[in-house]
Amino acid sequence: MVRTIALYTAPDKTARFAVMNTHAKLRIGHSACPHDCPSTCALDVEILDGNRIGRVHGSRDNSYTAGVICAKVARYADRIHHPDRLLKPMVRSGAKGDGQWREASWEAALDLVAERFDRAEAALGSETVWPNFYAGTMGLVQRDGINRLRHAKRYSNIFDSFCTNLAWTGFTMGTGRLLGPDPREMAKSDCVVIWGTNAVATQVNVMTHAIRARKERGAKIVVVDVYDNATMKQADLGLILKPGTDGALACAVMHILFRDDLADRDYLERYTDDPYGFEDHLATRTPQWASAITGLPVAEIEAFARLVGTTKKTFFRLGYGFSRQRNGAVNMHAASCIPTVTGAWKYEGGGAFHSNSDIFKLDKSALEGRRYADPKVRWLDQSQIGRVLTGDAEALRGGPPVTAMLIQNTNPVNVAPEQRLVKQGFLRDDLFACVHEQFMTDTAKLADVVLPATMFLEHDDIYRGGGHQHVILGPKLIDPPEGPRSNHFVIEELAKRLGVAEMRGFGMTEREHIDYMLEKRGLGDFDTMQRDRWADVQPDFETSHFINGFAHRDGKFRFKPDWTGTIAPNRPPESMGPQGPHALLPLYPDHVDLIETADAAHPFRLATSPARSFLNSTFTETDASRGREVRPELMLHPEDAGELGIAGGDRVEIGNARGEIVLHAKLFDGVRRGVVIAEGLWPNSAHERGEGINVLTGADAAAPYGGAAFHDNKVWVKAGPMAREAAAPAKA
Ligand SMILES: Nc1nc2c(c(=O)[nH]1)N[C@H]1C(S)=C(S)[C@@H](COP(=O)(O)OP(=O)(O)OC[C@H]3O[C@@H](n4cnc5c(=O)[nH]c(N)nc54)[C@H](O)[C@@H]3O)O[C@H]1N2
Ligand SMILES: Nc1nc2c(c(=O)[nH]1)N[C@H]1C(S)=C(S)[C@@H](COP(=O)(O)OP(=O)(O)OC[C@H]3O[C@@H](n4cnc5c(=O)[nH]c(N)nc54)[C@H](O)[C@@H]3O)O[C@H]1N2
Ligand code: SF4
Ligand SMILES: [Mo]
Repeated sequence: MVRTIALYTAPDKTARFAVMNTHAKLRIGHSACPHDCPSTCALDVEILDGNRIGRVHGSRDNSYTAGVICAKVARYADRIHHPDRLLKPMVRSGAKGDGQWREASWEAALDLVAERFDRAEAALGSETVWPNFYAGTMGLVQRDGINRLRHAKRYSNIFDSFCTNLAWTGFTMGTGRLLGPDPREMAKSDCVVIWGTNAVATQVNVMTHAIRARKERGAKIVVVDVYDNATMKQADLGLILKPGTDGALACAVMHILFRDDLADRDYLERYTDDPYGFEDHLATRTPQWASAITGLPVAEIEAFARLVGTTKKTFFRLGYGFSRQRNGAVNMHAASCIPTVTGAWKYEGGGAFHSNSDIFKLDKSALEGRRYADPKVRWLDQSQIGRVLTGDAEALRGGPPVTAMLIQNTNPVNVAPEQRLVKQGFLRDDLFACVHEQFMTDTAKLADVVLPATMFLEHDDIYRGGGHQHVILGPKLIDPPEGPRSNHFVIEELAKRLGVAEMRGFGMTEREHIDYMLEKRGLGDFDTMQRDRWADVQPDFETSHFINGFAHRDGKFRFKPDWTGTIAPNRPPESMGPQGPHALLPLYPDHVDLIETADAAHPFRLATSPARSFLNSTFTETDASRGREVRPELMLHPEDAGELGIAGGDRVEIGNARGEIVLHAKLFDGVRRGVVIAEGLWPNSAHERGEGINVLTGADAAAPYGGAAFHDNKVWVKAGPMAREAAAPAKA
């Protein structure tokens, strides 16, 4: 059989296709990328035999993936067949973290975990056990099944504040729902504004559709970011502002739109809560005012406003990055107000899109054992894991210390803020931690028991694409090596040992869970999905563009959000109380000074933006990704470096009240003076002293509903000790 398949996909360019002679042995299996990326690509995987894969390709038949995937997943064979994969359950045999292990059978390891959980519960009550998970896999069954065990056992809850909270809250405040124009419509836009997302690196398919608009319609691409990243290099207009100042930019743009009669007054009258009050409010938010806050020249603000004001079909693709600031929810809401002022929502190819998370509606109640969820059980904030594990009474919400954990799909010792506290917590002798992992991560290294996990091609699961509209099946395509077991297996086996396996929701296979969710949603079942590969659940034009009104009771878009309202999609439960400084949130979009403003002792602002070849802490184990990223670096403006006596390649020390770490300087003029960027996440062990970038980030809950402000840090920078003796990074 001869077929054309995408051979290699250059993330920012088009896929290169080749005619491949697929001889009898090369089978193509269909799957979905499981990683925590809004693109959730539909994949065509070369299956070499029962347990080996070749190249991974983006599906050309999927209208969002459109044949393009990132380079790191294209070479997934490097990860799944990696010699360092965990293959055996292991029990700690030395002191915590000193790397001494003995192998154990699955039976013995699971017995030990169950026994320690029961012992902890007997001593301090069920809430002393904290099952901890996040989005290492986005498969619903393997990711969320841990909640079934949690609820059945009344173990402590986890409030997932790492990533989406600030962004989702900010977006939903205006529209009332977390959905938006079909992201494929970007290809039909006359202007695509890529705001606070480094899409070339973090969700490459945004570029596919944006670049199609440019090629086919001459559309302009605008990028708003804090540095001249890979995405900005593709832009017609790049706006480099200071971190945490997007609210000021958005307000000045809207000031100009009203000033120059580029606002759609009919639309405002019909669709918004308070157009006159808002216009009055904006009167003082001039481009000059915003220029002083953002660092952007007035002319650039004017040019941007004119472009979006005169281009009705402008698509605002709002990312997560700019919401990772202590005023991030306000800034997200402010940006989403711009297409409301221009009326762009009305047009195909116009409006604002952040996430489609509200459209999928797959019923996870059985999977997660929600019927057992006891509202009296406490919630612990994922971002505050350092405080939780070091006994901070407020973080523990008045409950017992955490003395037992099961960790799946997350690497908090590397990814969580306040890393020094996190490490200190994991080193506690009275904490029992079981980490279920694919590799010996920074977190696994500090565990008492490490269990080896399967990878996505080795188990069944189902995925939803937050950045698009497909539900995609990821069936088991190959056998795992001897040893690793799925998350589902571990949860079911622990349930048996902990006496809850008879409760409803347990005892089902992965397929049965998938069947149940699909059938309830009217999307067929596992078998039909295997045939069709995915389902497109994009709502119709009227719904996606809020043509019949926004999703608030009065149908109006809110310029005046109710920051204490109940509509936030990821709002923490009442029992957690208020999160962050509510009272400081403004009535209308504005610049709010909630951020860590630079001061004399901390003259720089640090953003910890994602690296292109890593995905959070994942892919740091593959040589190709590590080779591309080279070493942990600090990008700083040459003039700032000059003043500090730092040359390119020098070791620099960077710190704040939370700690200090060493990086290597990379001089870079695509950033405002006083702003520094550290792309990551590198494993802690790749840094000198074994301390990673999250030593510098804070875990204070950002307003209004919590969330970690990973890109909002005030820091000092100085030439490192022995600056020119460039020491090699420690081996992983
Ligand atoms: N290669 C790669 N891909 C990834 C990830 C990764 O680590 N690496 N992570 C995955 C995950 S979990 C997620 S949630 C998504 C996130 O993907 P994105 O939505 O792209 O969000 P971030 O990656 O946090 O940041 C995006 C950009 O925001 C910029 N930024 C920081 N502060 C500000 C600000 O105040 N204003 C503005 N305008 N820009 C700012 C950063 O410099 C960065 O370039 O990506 C996913 N995809
Ligand atoms: N400084 C800084 N810190 C950040 C960020 C930042 O931009 N800057 N980004 C933040 C964001 S947006 C996020 S979402 C978090 C992400 O934080 P995490 O969710 O912790 O990060 P990942 O690296 O995506 O996944 C963690 C682990 O899941 C494992 N895993 C994958 N699949 C499976 C599976 O099927 N079973 C099991 N048992 N394990 C599996 C992987 O091997 C990996 O080690 O990090 C946050 N931390
Ligand atoms: S990491 Fe993102 S861009 Fe890469 S294959 Fe997965 S979903 Fe697609
Ligand atoms: Mo994330």
